[in-house]
Amino acid sequence: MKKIVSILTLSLFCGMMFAQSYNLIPRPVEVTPAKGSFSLTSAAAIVAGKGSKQVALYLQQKLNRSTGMPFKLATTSAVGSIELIVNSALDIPAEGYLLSATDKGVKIEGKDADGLFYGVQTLLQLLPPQVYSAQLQGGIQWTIPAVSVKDYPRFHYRGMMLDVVRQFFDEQTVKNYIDWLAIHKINKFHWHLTDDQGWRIEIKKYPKLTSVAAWRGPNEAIAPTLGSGDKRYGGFYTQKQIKEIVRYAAEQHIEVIPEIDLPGHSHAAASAYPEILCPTSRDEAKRAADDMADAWCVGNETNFTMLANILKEVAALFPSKIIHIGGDEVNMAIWPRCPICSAFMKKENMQKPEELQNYFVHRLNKIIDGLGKRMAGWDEILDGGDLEGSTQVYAWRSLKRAEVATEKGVPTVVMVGQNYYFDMAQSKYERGHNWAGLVPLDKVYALDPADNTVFTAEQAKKVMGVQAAIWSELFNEPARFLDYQSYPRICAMAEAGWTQQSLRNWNDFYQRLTSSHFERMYNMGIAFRVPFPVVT
Ligand code: TNX
Repeated sequence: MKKIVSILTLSLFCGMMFAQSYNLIPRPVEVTPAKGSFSLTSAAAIVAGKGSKQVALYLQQKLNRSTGMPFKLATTSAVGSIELIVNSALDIPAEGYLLSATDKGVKIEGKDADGLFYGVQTLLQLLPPQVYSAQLQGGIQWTIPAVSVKDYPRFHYRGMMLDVVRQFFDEQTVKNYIDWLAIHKINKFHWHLTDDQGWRIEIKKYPKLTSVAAWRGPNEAIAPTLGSGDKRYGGFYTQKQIKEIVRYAAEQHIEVIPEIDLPGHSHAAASAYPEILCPTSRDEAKRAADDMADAWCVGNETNFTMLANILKEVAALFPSKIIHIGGDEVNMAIWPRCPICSAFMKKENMQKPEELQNYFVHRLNKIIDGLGKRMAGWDEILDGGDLEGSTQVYAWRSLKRAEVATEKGVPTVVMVGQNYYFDMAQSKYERGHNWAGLVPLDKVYALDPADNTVFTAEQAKKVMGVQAAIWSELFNEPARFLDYQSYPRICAMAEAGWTQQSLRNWNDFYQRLTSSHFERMYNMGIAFRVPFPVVT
């Protein structure tokens, strides 16, 4: 009998837990159900208070597409409306919001405009999943359960990185991708714009970076890789397109962080401007390779003039305070063989090429500081000595690298391959990289990015948040694969970034995902993967 009671209590408790969450992803801090519901009718207005006009327009447009109802914007509150307010006096952390839905209407108060936007995202998830469709949906009761929600994020950095080099994704695909991130309360889009296989950002001063280095394939300087077959392949974003994408992302409260990968991964740049390489490796640059062989000649002072010019144009295009300069997987062995680099090393009394890499990182840091921005890089930039205080590091090789970075007091984004590299295969039957092992959904979910058994309290303060990555070398069907590799893994990573650790639970997450969120993603048009149990 006792056993039955406890099972009943447990299932009641679980039932409440799931019911109370309304299948929201990421799970909010507090969700309190109330009696009744509110039905949207065409009489409903969106009341835009101070500082909330832009969010109101976003909501109006989103609701209008699927419901077909006009939802006029109003300035005074009335029964039956959706009221949006920015209220900096709210006693909740930055990016937080309070949402209350009753049978009389909905009110969302954001601590700031970001918080208000996240409150709107929660409101959309409280509506039937068809609200996410871009087409008019007939026969739906647009009802919101009466509820109050109090919510704010665990971390202020919640990002996604997309490699648009190995595969090029056009402007519209990038915009769709940004839409889907916003739904998950992700606020950073790290744009990997250059690599060995292509240069994808227009730089006016160096036109060959795009006329030559953006293309690969027969008769081009860069060898074809997977996905390009034996055809000419490539593409780039004009400065106008970049500004448009940045504007579009900002409307969805997403900051775009550009990455120009330096001094390695520069085969494409060198195909257009071989003079950036060490004289001893210029011949090698002609060979068909995408194997991380080429790095800028660091002993050559004119290279810094070119880099300063490039970074100046980059800085002007992106309002973000951060410029990511890569710094990963540099083939440093070429420097001691180069007469310019070895003479420079001798003059500076440098013993190891790592010191030259460190010198390069510091030079770039100065250039970027001078542009009024802060530098970020992959975790290799930790290896050469101390970094400038403002530098931010992306720990990708292992959680150990995040430990090392935070130990040094460096602000760190946890982006470890073993959990957050979505180019890794999701099961042994599927396509993908494997250097970091299989990365199935539950493994993404399992990581606590500031785990207190790994980080001390001091170190944990340096964990800025989380980010996952899509590297696209192995995408044989780019459009389908992008969705398939991203979702639902992004949902799990987004929850690690937003939800308080004490509220995170795999079974609960899985239940929310399969009960409603798949249907939301289906309506968004995402060709997501349905996870299946795997016998290993
Ligand atoms: C390592 S992550 C790389 C990328 C590859 C990726 C494949 C990083 C900074 N460098 O160039 O695409 O692995 O998983």
